[in-house]
Amino acid sequence: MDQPLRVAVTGAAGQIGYQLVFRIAAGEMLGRERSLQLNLLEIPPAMDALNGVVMELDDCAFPLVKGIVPTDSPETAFANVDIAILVGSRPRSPGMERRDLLEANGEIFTIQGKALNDCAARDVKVLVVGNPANTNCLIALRSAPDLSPTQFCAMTRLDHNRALAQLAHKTACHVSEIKGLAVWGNHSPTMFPELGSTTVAGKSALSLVDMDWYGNEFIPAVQQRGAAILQARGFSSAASAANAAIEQVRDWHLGTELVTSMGVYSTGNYGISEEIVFSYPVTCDADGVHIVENRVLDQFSREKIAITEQELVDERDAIKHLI
Ligand code: NAX
Repeated sequence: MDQPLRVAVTGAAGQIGYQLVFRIAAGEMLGRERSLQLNLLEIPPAMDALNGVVMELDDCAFPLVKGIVPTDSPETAFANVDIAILVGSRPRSPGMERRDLLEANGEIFTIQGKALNDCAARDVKVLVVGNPANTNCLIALRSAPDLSPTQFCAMTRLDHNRALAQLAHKTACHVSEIKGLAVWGNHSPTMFPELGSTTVAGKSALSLVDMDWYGNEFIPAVQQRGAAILQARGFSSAASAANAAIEQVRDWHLGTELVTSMGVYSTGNYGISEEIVFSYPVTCDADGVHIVENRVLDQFSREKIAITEQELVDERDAIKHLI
């Protein structure tokens, strides 16, 4: 068997962490042949809860798991890791402005970016899930100057999957028949799930739905899906978020067959501002993540993309002192 891959998960005792680590340990992310070591990071007040998670992992006796390291030290958690999934972050508390949230999380992702820079494997892949995910990802990658920005991405796979499901319901098709769908921009209510290049069972998606549904139902439903789940369940999305993290890392690590969506460091593709983490249509292979080029974007799409781009530029400006 190969050397175990080292996988770090932060916020491992949280809601998403609890849905994530058992599936990783079972081989659903890296394959059922790949042994792994799990490094689990939490903050000191959550270490008891994390130890409970470790006890349950032990009790699963997963054949692929060669070691588990629970810790509250980022340097220990990220030592030689091949993959880091950064879930842990500060939630918005009552009265907290978005700017305060950016600031509080900025500190966390600065520290973790530095620790990754100093301790992780030189080809580490880092997925940022904790919100505001795109800007946290920007802070982390800027705090890791010895790593390439291409080694970092923000999670927009949940938004992508939500869009697939909405479109499949509307067109009475199966999600597996949908190709080319992409989510652009920020993981926030400004994100733009775009159907211009999407096909459903080989037919143009926009020939199967009307613009009223697209603009006034589909896009808001995807943008507000997190809030709808919070309202229905009383808790934010956790199992679907963990599933999306597993799929995004699996595609990045093993390669994609279809176009998917990932928040990546912008170097200006499609005229988007540079130096923000922006969700694009992408494919992945052994050489990394590739932004799909030459998509035709109509006026409607360009306007939607400009809104979410501006939000990311504003977020970047709010944390400029950290990057
Ligand atoms: P929870 O509050 O249940 O868990 C977060 C965990 O992170 C807690 O156990 C906490 O102790 C830990 N933590 C806090 N600061 C830490 C630090 N500095 N180092 C290590 N651990 C730390 O939140 P959960 O529901 O699991 O959500 C986690 C994050 O994912 C939130 O920021 C949430 O907004 C974000 N989400 C992102 C999504 C995306 O698509 N990108 C979707 C789902 C989710 O909303």
